[in-house]
Amino acid sequence: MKPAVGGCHCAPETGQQRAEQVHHRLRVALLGTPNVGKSALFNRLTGRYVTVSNYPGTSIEVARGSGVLDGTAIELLDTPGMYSLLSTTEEEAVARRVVVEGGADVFVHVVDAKNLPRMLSLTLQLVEVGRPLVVALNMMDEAERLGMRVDVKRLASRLGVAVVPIVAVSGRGIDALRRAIAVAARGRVPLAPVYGNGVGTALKSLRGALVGVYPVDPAVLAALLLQGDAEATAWVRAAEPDGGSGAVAAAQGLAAGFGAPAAYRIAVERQRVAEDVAAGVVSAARGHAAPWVEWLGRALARPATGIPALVLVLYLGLYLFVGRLGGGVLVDWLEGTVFGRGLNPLFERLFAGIPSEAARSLFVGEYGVLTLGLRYAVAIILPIVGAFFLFFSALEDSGYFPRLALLVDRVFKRLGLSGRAVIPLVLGFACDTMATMVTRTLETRRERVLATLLLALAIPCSAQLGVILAVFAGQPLAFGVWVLALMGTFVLVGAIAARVLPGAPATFYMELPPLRRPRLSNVLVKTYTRIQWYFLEVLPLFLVASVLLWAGQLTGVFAAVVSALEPVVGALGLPAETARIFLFGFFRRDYGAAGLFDLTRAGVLDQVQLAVAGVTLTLFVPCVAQFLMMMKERGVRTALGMLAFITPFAFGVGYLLNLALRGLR
Ligand SMILES: Nc1nc2c(ncn2[C@@H]2O[C@H](COP(=O)(O)OP(=O)(O)OP(=O)(O)O)[C@@H](O)[C@H]2O)c(=O)[nH]1
Ligand SMILES: [Mg+2]
Repeated sequence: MKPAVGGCHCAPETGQQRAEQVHHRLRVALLGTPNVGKSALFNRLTGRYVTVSNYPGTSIEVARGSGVLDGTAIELLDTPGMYSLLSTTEEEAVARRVVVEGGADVFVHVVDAKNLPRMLSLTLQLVEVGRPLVVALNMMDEAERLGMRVDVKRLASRLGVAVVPIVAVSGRGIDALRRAIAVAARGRVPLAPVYGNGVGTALKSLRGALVGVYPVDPAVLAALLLQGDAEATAWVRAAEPDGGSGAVAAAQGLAAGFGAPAAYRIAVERQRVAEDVAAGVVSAARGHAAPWVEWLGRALARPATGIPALVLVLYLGLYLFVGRLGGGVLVDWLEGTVFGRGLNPLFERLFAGIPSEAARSLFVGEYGVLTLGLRYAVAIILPIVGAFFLFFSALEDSGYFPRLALLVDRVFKRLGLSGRAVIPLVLGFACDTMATMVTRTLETRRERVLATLLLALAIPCSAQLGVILAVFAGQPLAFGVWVLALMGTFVLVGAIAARVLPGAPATFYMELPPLRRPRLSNVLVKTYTRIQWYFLEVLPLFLVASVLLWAGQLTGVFAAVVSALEPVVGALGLPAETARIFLFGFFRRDYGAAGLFDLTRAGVLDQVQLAVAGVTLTLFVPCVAQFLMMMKERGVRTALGMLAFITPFAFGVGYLLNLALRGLR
């Protein structure tokens, strides 16, 4: 019987299939703790690009690519980081499935040389799997800069596997790594580690009780079963002829005999063996980075210095670079010169020959695909989003986000979130859809639901944020109200939801990576891939939205919806013209924001109206892509529930805000 597949990306295989593997492409999986450079190595080995960032949890799914080894094509798998095979988060479970379901023929354990002893416990677990293994000792450049030396030969002989020092980002040692992988693929599997203190005997006896067919050495399943892992228990139940009842009972008996939780006992014993392996391997205790870098790293995470630093980062990055340069200078040039003087008149001339007014208005005119859709996408949103992606990618590479997580952890606790949630929430400022997917890295369902809701409600995405920044340029009062209203909503809804939702608050643990100077090549490639994504995903939607608007206008549906919306916007104290932008907002958040930008330029709105429209439009519905992702990640019911809450809530806030601001005047 085959083990259960779960949500695996890879087909599980039987023993017979394994034997046939010789004829298949060799599959090599890169595994390891978060943020050690797996993706950087993957990019190097495949020539593809998957995201590389300086915080744990960048990769959340398995990426596949092809590379060449000994002149033959191989398949490479980049996996999300995992601390141990006993996974606690969803993306760790994804990585583990690659291991336990036999999704690869050779494993490469990527470790951070600076923290080698801490990483060996996972190496031991990978040895237990009984597949060829190579250790890639990454970040050697940083280790050497700290004055560390690693006795590679001694480490290799103790582990019984090849150990290759590399620098993934520069390519140093990559050829040697390729050779080691090729040798390992043909060689024998490493010998299982010897555990004492009752752990070894318990594991051996449980392994003996497993008689089913498993894609990897059942020792791995035995260890997980002993620790009470639910998914492993299901695998065993599916694979054992007796439905696993004997093995599960044996595991429970052995675990009870430990006197302490089995997971704890096993972890302690593995750590002991790992320390034995590491003894004498790393010479010169870990040194320190340059003193000012260390100081800055700490200062960014402390409230007294971290909050002013955050304000500075936001001012320089968001306000000046994205808002002023992207949203001001670049947009002016693209809109005024490129579209205003060049393209729009050209489009008008090109389509002037079309006799039918209705057909012509599909392309040019107020709702024309070219003069509205293309202009919004290329002249307003693209420069702003491009600037934002540049700034954001540089921050991602620097190691700032984990420090921000530490900084806000205390506030987040009150919202039922842990500092860990900072990463998905901050990513929301780039793209809420992607960030909704990243909520997988949160440990509890409760925290995932809370973060998804807050993303949908109160975090504007890059496109929307950029346009809003441009809208508010030179309107500091309205901008201040917008910021406060969003922050207030975020905190209020978060605090209430944290009380309403059942479950315990999440705990927080995040490793602080070193601060690094952003690598220009990575920042540029990342920005480029994001802009490419923008064009592929967003531009078509904009064009479709324009066509729908055009059709809506021709048929009168548009006018009907707008006039139905008019009393609603009227209640918010907004002029009738704004009904149109809320309709735009239904298509995409940024499309609505771009509409607001247009109206503001025309000078239709006063400061209060600007603030009210800006706040309502930001809180308002998530874009279609985000909503689909919410359904996929959280389930249809939860997603619909959130939508049913968000829409009236947004208009309610707009209504109250209008009353309050008018009252204050
Ligand atoms: N100095 C130096 N930095 C490296 C090296 N390899 C990776 N990095 C940096 O380490 C950080 C993490 O790299 P990633 O490739 O995203 O790490 P990962 O293991 O895929 O991380 P997750 O996907 O979060 O598990 C990035 O800032 C990289 O630029 C290296 O050999 N030397
Ligand atoms: Mg990665």
